[in-house]
Amino acid sequence: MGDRLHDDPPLAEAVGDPDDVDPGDGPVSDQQGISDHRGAFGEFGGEATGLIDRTFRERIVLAGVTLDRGDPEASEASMDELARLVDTAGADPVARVLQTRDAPDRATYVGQGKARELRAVSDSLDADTVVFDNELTPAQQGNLEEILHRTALDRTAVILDIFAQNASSPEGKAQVELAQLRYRLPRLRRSGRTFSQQGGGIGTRGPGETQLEVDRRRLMRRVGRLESDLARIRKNRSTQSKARRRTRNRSMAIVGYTNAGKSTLLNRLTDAGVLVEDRLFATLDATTRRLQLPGGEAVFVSDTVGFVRKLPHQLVEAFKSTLDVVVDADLLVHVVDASAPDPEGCIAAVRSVLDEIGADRVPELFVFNKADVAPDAARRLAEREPGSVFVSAANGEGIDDLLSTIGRRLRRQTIVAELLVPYDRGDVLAMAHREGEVLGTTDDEAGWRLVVRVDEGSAGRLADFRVDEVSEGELADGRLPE
Ligand SMILES: Nc1nc2c(ncn2[C@@H]2O[C@H](COP(=O)(O)OP(=O)(O)OP(=O)(O)O)[C@@H](O)[C@H]2O)c(=O)[nH]1
Ligand SMILES: [Mg+2]
Repeated sequence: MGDRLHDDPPLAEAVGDPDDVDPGDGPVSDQQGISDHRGAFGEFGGEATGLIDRTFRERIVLAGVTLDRGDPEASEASMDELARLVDTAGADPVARVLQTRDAPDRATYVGQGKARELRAVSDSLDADTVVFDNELTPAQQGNLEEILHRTALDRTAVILDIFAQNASSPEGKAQVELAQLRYRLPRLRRSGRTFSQQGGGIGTRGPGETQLEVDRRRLMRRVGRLESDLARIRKNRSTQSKARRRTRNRSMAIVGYTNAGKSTLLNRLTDAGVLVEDRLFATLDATTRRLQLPGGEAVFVSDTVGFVRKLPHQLVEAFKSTLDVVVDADLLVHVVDASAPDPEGCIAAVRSVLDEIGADRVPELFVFNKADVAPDAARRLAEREPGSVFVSAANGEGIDDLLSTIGRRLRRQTIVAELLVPYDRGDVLAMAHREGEVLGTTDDEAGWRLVVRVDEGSAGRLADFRVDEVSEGELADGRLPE
């Protein structure tokens, strides 16, 4: 995000830390080794260029740090996932190196000794790149490249790379490019090769401006352009969703960890025909379809981009417009892969993104998926989470139960209220018409008597005028309110 542009110490300052001096490793300014490899971010030309070279399968060394009080098992699981991400991005993980530390090293994240070990491992395996599981600051990245003599990337870069590969709609592409630019901007270097091929054009550089400043200005302009494009798309979308709300159909969003089976579920519920693949972040665009519930009511269902542990902020920020369908939903269908090694960890990761986008207050229905391959885990998870269901989106098991649960949950959120509105409160009458569905009106001595169908929020706002107690959902369920 924007503020990342400033929070990083300049390269020279970080390298200058007294404990960074390493006489045994040769001069840190030696650029020779780096130029053998494809180099760091500063060397890239095009805005949408991937960070991992896909003209061949790069060989990648994975590096991770378990911080003090961290859980080594969680670090291993996170490294497994990083290996999967690297593979999805089109490269081969060839080794992994884990380290335990009290705190990250300010200049190089891993310790200096570890960094040298990583170089030795990479040399012996002829690795092209080292990928760190933790987020590196631009300075750390630069310093590591000097020690490693090869490209240093972090998990964020790999995820951005996969997103860039998978984006297909113009909006998705713009969102990914924006995230990549926000990631690259603070990493622009004063490298001789930076954009040099395209330099020299008339009018590209103002008097006294360095190439770096020209590059930065150009990228900033592009960022501004993308931001305004996306804002326009967002505005259009919100007009559409308002129109949709006027039709009084409810909406729900399918959310969940990447590869949990969200798209498979949407396809199972509707005939959406959304791309399903056994790869991470297969679908980035929100696809919305209309679903007829068994009770006859219709609901709009949207498939959404998958989440992952340590999802880059730049991406969350850039995908805000796509994620509006989540924030605006009446119900989140949170799909969890019951066959995953750590479903609870996946749930926590999804929740933290939901918090970040402001969707933490939308009602959530857990769906434990892949019950065909992990029946015991699915059942156990569902038992622990009251009100949840387990299904197999692949073979249809449990889908009827899911549909009736969705219907019940949505009805419970819809309240049929009886109001008595004094004749001098035309504003309240207007509000009832605007926010709800007026099922009947009679004129009474004291005012208008209305029966309206409203959601919980509106019911709260109209509470002063309510003359009834019981909601339709409660009646339909035959149960008392919880
Ligand atoms: N065995 C089994 N596999 C499933 C089930 N549901 C989905 N899958 C498989 O899981 C993989 C991921 O499914 P998707 O529907 O693409 O998952 P997604 O959550 O949309 O993933 P992304 O879009 O990549 O975030 C595919 O290989 C599916 O065939 C299920 O119920 N059982
Ligand atoms: Mg999908």
